[in-house]
Amino acid sequence: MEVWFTEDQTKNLRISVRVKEVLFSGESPFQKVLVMDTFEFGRMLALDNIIQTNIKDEFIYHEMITHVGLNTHPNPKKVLIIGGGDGGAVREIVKHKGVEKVVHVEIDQMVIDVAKQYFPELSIGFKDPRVEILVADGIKHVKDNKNTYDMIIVDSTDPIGPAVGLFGKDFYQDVFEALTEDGLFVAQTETPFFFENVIKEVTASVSEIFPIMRLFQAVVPTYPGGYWAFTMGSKKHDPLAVEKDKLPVLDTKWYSPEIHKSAFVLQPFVQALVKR
Ligand code: AG3
Repeated sequence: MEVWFTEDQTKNLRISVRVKEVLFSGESPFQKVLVMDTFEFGRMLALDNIIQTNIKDEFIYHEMITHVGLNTHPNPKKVLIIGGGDGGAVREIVKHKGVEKVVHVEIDQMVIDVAKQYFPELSIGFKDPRVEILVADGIKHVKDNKNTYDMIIVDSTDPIGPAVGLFGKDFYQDVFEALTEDGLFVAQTETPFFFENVIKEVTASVSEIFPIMRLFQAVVPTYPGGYWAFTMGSKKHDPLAVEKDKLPVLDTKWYSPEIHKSAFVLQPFVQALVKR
């Protein structure tokens, strides 16, 4: 018998993956946590039936949510990551030798536990001595820590349920205040193809608060539309101004100095959503 997992990507569109084996299924105080081995993507994590990551395409999202920002800042020492309990982003951050401290704030202990057990290739970064894991509310953490971080990464779920607050203007204001004087942040901000309003609202809020706002994109086969947008808000450093020949050579499979530049080239329909 064939077993399939289906995510409702929009009200009228679904994606299905054929499942080899369900490895874990649990209910945390925040969400339903499901780990399965799939034929096409290998081990996959879904939260409330929404695909978060899998071992086949995870590198694209995790490299893009981290290196674009870290390479825009000339000297990021203290980095905060909110969400991303699977550890994929932390693994990428610790590739930067100059980073002295990574504070990882994840609200759901169960996500961290399943990452350690079922996704060792993502959670490997948790072992780095520079990483401190806090099981806590990221919104409260940014409010309580002013002028602290050189970079903040928001690796949230979709703007439904526990993550709604991570897409609001008040949150971006708190992020601004939690950053040092030349700090910057990057957040995952859905796909322009289906969630135009998210892109419009987020880019409008971020441009009201930060002097520099930029949207960049990457292909993510398992996410709605097959491609994804990230929003950067920066106090001083412009990601378009980096000199690509000066970027450090990192061990990456998607990100490169050329991709750093090209990811900011927006299609006219996306440009039309982005307020500047
Ligand atoms: N963060 C969630 C991306 C949103 C995916 N949305 C969807 N499939 N509808 C990914 C966490 C990876 N660290």
